[in-house]
Amino acid sequence: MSANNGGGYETLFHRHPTNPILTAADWPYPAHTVFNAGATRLHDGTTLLLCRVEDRRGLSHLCAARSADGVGGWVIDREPTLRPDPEHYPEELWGIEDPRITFVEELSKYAIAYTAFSRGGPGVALALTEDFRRFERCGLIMQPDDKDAALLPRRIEGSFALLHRPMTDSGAHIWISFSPDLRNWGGHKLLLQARKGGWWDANKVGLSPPLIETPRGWLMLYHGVRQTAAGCLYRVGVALFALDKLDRCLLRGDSWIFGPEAAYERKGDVANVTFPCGYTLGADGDTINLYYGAADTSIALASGSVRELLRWLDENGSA
Ligand code: BMA
Repeated sequence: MSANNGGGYETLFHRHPTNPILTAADWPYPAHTVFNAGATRLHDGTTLLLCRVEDRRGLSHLCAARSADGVGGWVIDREPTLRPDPEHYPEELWGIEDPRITFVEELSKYAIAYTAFSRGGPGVALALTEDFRRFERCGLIMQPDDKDAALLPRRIEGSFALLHRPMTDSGAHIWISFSPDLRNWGGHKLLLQARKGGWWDANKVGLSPPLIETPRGWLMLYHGVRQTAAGCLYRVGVALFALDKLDRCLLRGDSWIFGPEAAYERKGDVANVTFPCGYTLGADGDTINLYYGAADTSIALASGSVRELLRWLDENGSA
């Protein structure tokens, strides 16, 4: 353990004053909760959030919301944008959840990795789209129990690469797998392990939004789950991986950098949850607009800086 007890209790992410920026009350059709949204900036500069919407059956689908400034004036699809399709994809029987969006230059398409939930448990499914109106499903690419997945924006040593979080007897850790065609996956490697014991990220970690590419490496925001007598606490930590060798962790922070504090994060369907699934980068190439689910009930926004996260890791992280 580092001498400074994890040190650096700085505010690295700043909550937007109008949080939560989207709730079920904004929805054009009946919705129970909206949370855990994937995010991307479209070519015309519009911010698109692909929101997880839960209905009163308890089942989730995905719905797109578009905004010119990524904060307000959201134009929400009048109907679900991507519904579960259990007739053709039985793995979606109990809904589709927690999308992560990556623009894949080579395909000129957005890849959406999401959780498909059914009798076998939660697994990872992949769909491609050019416009968030028509979708091409690749089906289930990682069998249950597995979730928290995102594709990398380009091939690594000739292969597509997917981060995901299989559940194992030894805990829930983040893995990377490779594919020549987005359908067949292998070359699995362990990337980031949940710690043991009393740590905030003991036993269970998972990727938060897709990786952020920086000149110094791939920056990973991940969630750690702390089990307590009153339920789980979902907080966010940060780590850095080598650009050319993704399974080499360069730095990992000891303390979490973002967690439930505001009332809308503390209270809701699932209390004490901050769960980011997407980010966009500002025009300066440095500002991270982080979109996160708050208490499995609403969508909130916090902004940070790539440079600041790297500096904080230099001061507080270890290999
Ligand atoms: C995780 C996921 C998320 C959810 C979180 C807190 O396991 O299922 O969708 O936000 O739990 O309930």
